[in-house]
Amino acid sequence: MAEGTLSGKTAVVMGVQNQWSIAWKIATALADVGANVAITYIDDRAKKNAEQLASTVDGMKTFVCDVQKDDEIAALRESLKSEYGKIDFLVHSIAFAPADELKNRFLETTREGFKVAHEVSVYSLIAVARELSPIMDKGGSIMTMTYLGSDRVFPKYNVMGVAKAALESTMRYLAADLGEQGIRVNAISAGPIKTASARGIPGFSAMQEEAARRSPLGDIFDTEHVAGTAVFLASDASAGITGDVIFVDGGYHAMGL
Ligand code: 0WD
Repeated sequence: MAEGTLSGKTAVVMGVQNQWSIAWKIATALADVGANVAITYIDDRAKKNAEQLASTVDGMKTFVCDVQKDDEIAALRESLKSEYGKIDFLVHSIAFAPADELKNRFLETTREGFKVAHEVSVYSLIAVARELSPIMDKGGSIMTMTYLGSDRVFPKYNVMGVAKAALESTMRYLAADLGEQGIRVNAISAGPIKTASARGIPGFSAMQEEAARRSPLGDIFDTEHVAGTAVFLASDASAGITGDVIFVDGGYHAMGL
């Protein structure tokens, strides 16, 4: 997209853990085309890193928001309202499952692990959409990050796959509710990209190699392509798209053998 495409627009990007986070690449890509960008981080431990990253981009602000805390989501809305008045784009790039849930057989999924994975990775999208959509205008765009493990079995992706299926369904229900406000809601289904979260999935490197071997476009699994799609979903070029999952995986999802 051309420089200045998103001038005068404000984006909130949730889920920046470090410089490898998909959220960070999306935040900088939105800023590169003129958007005013705020990023959120989970807690005090992540604060320094987020502030240091934000300091490298003109005007970028940081806010704390642990999505398991309703008061922090409400406080985020108030802070955004007083800082910007309104926002245009919301990027939800957050997921979590306890490590054991990704090590054991899926059959061993615990009640608590299931609950936490769904609360952080799925319910959070409903909560932030409900709290932040009142400060979004017509033409607003919400996007979340998903993975093909929602639809097909990938070894050790386990409860996170089930959570991604719920996330994609959630995205469609939110698109139905928010359409009347002129707000679009979509998901980007990325191929396997090495980030802090990805490293927590046993056998991730093998998964990435296999995906590269089978994808029509080969090994193009990087944050840059995902960020480009996020910019498209924020721009008017995607004004007719809502309730959709857009694959940015080099075509891997289309392949049988
Ligand atoms: O291959 C990949 N990396 C793919 C990632 C392929 C397809 C999809 N995705 C998805 C992930 O499932 C996630 O939804 O993209 C999203 C971003 O993931 P990422 O960039 O790969 O990972 P990371 O940089 O770790 O960001 C996820 C962050 C957390 O990081 P840690 O490392 O602490 O788990 O989600 C945030 C946190 O910053 N997060 C929270 N934020 C607010 N409140 C919470 C919470 N309770 N829990 C986790």
